[in-house]
Amino acid sequence: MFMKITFCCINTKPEPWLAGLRAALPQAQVELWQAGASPADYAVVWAPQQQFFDQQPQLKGIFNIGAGVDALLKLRLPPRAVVVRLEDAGMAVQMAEYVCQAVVRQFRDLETYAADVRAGQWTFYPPRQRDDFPVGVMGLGVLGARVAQALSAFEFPVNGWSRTAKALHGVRPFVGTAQFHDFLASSRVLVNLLPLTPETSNILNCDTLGRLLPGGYVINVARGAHLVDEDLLALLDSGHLAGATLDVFRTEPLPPAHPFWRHPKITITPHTSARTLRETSIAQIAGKLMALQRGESVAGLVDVGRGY
Ligand code: OXD
Repeated sequence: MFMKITFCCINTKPEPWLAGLRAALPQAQVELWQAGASPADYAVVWAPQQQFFDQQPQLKGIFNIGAGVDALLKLRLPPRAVVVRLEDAGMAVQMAEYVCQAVVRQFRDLETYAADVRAGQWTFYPPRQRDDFPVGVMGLGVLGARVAQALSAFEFPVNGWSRTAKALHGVRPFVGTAQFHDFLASSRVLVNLLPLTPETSNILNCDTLGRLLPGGYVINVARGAHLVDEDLLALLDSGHLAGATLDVFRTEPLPPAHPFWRHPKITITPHTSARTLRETSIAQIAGKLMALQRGESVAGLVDVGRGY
C-alpha cells in the first residue's frame, strides 16, 4: 500500500536516514520535510517545531528517534497520530556502559588515581566496601532496567525506584511516592533515568539529594530539568555529596559560563550517554510502521496523557 513518510530531525544529517528508510520501506515515498510539503502518513522526527505538525494534520504515526519524548509532547500534535518512541534500539547497552563506568570510577577512586599519576605520584587509597555503596536507579523502563541489571552484575547492591512495581533479579524494589524517601535513604549513588514530566521536573533537589547516604554521588542521564543545578552545587560544596556525573543539562549545549564546566567534583559529557544508532533505529521504525499499517499493535507507544 502506498504511503508517504516525512523526515524532520534537527541536528541530524538527513541523507543517510532517508537512504536507510527508503531501503527498508521500498513501497513508501520518503522525503525530507520542507515548509509547505504535501501531507504525509507517518513522520520520523527529532525536536520538530510546531509549524511542522500544523502543516501535517493527517499524520497517523510519529516516530521519535530518541528515547525521551518530553519536548515532542509540549507541541500540539495531529489528533489521529500515535507517538512511538525508540525502544532500546542499541541504547540500553550504551546506557549501561556509561552508568557503570561512572559508578566504577567513583567506587574505585579512579579520578583521584588519575590525578595522582599525572602528578607523578604512586599512591594507594583504602578500597571501598561494595556493601557500603548501594546504587539507586530511578526509573526502571527499558534503559533503567538494563542499567540496574548491569550494576547488579558488578555486585553492587542495587535499589530500583519506579511508579509501578517492577520485579528485577538482583534489584531491591521501591514503589511510588510512599517508598521514595526510603529509596533515597538506602542509596549512596543516585542514577536518574526517569522520563521528564510535570511530576518529575526538579525531582533532584536539596530535599531529595539531601536524603542520600553521606558522600552521595549523582548520575543524571535523563534530562537537565530533573535537576535543580544550584541545589546540586550547594550539596557538593557542603560535602554531603561527593560528586556528580552529568550528561544532560537544562540548556544544551551547556552555556560556557555555567559552573558545571569547571567544578572539580563534576564530570560532564555532551548528552552522549546513549546515542541513537541509525541502522538499528531504522529497522525498528520500519518494523513498527509496517505493523501499524497492518492494523497491529506495536510496543513503545507513548501514553500522551501520562507523558512517556
Ligand atoms: C534522548 C536521546 O532522548 O538522546 O535524550 O535519545
